[in-house]
Amino acid sequence: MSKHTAARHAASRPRASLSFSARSLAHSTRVRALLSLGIFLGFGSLTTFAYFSDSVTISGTTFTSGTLDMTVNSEADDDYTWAALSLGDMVPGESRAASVTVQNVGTVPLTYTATATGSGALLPGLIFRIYVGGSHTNTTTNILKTGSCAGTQLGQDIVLTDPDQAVISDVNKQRINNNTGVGDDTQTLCVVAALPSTVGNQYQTTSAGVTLTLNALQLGAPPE
Ligand SMILES: [Ca+2]
Repeated sequence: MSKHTAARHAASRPRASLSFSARSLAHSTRVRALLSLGIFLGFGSLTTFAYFSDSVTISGTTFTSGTLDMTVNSEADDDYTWAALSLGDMVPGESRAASVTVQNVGTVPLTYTATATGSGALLPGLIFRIYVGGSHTNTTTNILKTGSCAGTQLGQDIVLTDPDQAVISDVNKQRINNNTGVGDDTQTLCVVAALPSTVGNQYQTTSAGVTLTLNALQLGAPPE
């Protein structure tokens, strides 16, 4: 049958032709579906593997920095006024003593040194002695005032001649631990200021002022 004849024959029976086409389409779809399934199963059987596995997450780690903080007599602003060491109308042979509590209120151990700066015409006549580990005593005998410290003297007797003069040098630096409950987070620092009996008349009616500075560093730090 020629194409021309077939086309005319199909045009005269349109419903049969449609029905055939539907069946053909359905068949074709099933074939494609089956072929597709076969292809899927074929690849799956070649590439799909499964193994049991597990993983563990390690978390909860945090870091915080320590606090290095020292106080004198619990003064929070690091500016303590030490009137207790003052003495008026000194005469040769008199002295005055006072002590403070140095405390490590931080969270890490520290060491501290100290410098002092003085001024005034009386300054060259004064001698200072610094002690740790003991408190002070002031007495008056025959009008003469005498101050003394218990504990251990650090270094030698001091005459202040230079600004920021080392009075607790690195050699004598003091360690104070942070509060771990064993009671070693405080230290008593005691100072004696004396006008020796050997000083001359040039120190009459003079005065001196002294500022003591404690310098704390973390344990093991090199000297500043
Ligand atoms: Ca402080």
